[in-house]
Parts: sequence; structure tokens; C-alpha cells
Amino acid sequence: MHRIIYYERTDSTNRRLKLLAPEAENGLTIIADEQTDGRGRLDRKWLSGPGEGAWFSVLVKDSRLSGENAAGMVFVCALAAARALRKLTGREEILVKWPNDIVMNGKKLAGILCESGFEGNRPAWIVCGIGINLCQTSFDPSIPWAGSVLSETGLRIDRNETVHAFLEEFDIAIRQYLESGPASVLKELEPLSATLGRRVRAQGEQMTVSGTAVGFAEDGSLLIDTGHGLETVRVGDVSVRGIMGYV
Ligand code: BT5
Repeated sequence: MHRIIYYERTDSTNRRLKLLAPEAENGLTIIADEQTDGRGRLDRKWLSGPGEGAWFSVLVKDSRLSGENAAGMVFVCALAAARALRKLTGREEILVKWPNDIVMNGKKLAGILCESGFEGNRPAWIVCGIGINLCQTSFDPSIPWAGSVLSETGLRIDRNETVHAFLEEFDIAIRQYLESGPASVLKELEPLSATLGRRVRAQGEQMTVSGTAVGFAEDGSLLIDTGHGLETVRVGDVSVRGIMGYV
């Protein structure tokens, strides 16, 4: 069950939900028609104009969340978003670019930002923020690799239907994640991955790793075959050749 709060306009649905998270119930979902200060990872700006997309956040509170499995929530969201968009559009070219992007035709259709609040070493809550571009026909010149469901498929899909389709898939994926463990969700992500089997470049805080993405580790880290051995990338940005402008 998801109780839903709707804003015509707010700064960021993640920020609103984080304020409510300590007291709110599992499943609470905030949707906004417009975000005036939407954010991506590392506090980057997420452009979220009025009526252009599905900008929403879902609260997860579950005693089975642990310091180990919290970081994998992004994969639950990515699986749910890709499945929901495939269902709504019938387009199997919709893929997940590790770890948090939904892409089609090399364009970024959606992004995910999960943020958690810890009590001691276990997360008391996780706010899962999802931004899905639905009907933009052009984007700011600073993000030439952005696309929308309309620009890439020619289809106009409804915002509320999109959120509901996501929540349906999310409830299935999170149950699987918490009951069967991260590995089972990662397995389901494999055939939807835009990253596995491709040439990638991972920009870490300390160094850059280049090679072929060959698999996921148990915790969702990306395994890269550099030609001189396997490297494990836990965080950082990964460019996939042919996607979002990386040649
Ligand atoms: C993400 O970050 O992709 C996570 C985006 C999460 C947005 C949702 S909307 C609801 C909830 N409330 C929030 O405030 N946030 C969440 P990252 O991987 O860091 O990508 C951010 C980068 O994507 C930016 O630096 C831009 O280059 C690009 N970008 C910005 N707006 C975009 C858009 N609408 N579509 C595609 N790319 C965009």
C-alpha cells in the first residue's frame, strides 16, 4: 500500500520525503508535477519542469534493511523502473545503465537517487527518488544525452499511470530483494543491462578503470575486466561506450 502526497510544485520530492521519513509509514510516496530544485547524485541538478515527467519519491522502512543491503536499493528501483517503462511502452530497448540510469537509444530517460537515514549502523529509512522524463521534446544544451519517453518512443504515457506501474513493480522487486537477497534481483537485472558486455570507463574518486564490464559482484558492484585482471567498482560514475555521448 502506498499513501500518496501530491504537490503541484515543490523543491524536491526527495527533500520533502526525507523531512517526513522519521515519522512516516513505509510506502509513503510523494509526487510533484514540478520540482524547482530537483537533485541527482553528488548534489547535481535534476531538471524537472512542470508536467514534463514523473518526479517522485518512495519511502522504504523495513526491519530487514541492513548496512549491507541498503546500498542495493538503487538496483531494486532500476529494475522496477525499467520493467514499468517496458510494460507501458512495449519497448525492449529500454535498459539499465549501471547503477542508476534508465536508457534507450543511448539517451538517459530516467535517473534514480536513493538516500538513507541511519540509526547506528542500520538504515532506519531509505528515500528512493525517481525522475522519469516523459514528454520533453528538447533538453537544455548542457544535457545533450537526455531523452524522454516521447522523444525516444513517440509515445505519450500518463504520469500517474507511470508512477503506479513503477510502484507495482517496485513492490514485487523489493519483496524479492528482502526475502531472497540482492543476488536474485541482480540476476534479473542482467538481461536488462546496458552495461554488461560493453566497454566501460569508471571514474572513481582516486582513479579511472577501463575495460569490459563482465558482471555484478554480490553487493551489486560492477566487475570490470581490464585485460590485466578484474577490478571491482563500488561507487563512481561509469561511462558506457555508445551511451550518453561516450565514444
Ligand atoms: C540521477 O543523478 O540521475 C538521479 C536523479 C534523481 C531525480 C529524482 S526526481 C524525484 C527525486 N527528487 C529529487 O530531487 N531527485 C529525485 P545523476 O546520475 O547524478 O545524474 C544527474 C545528471 O543528469 C545531471 O548532472 C545532468 O547532467 C543530468 N540531468 C539533469 N536533469 C536531467 C533530466 N531531466 N534528464 C536526463 N538527465 C538529466
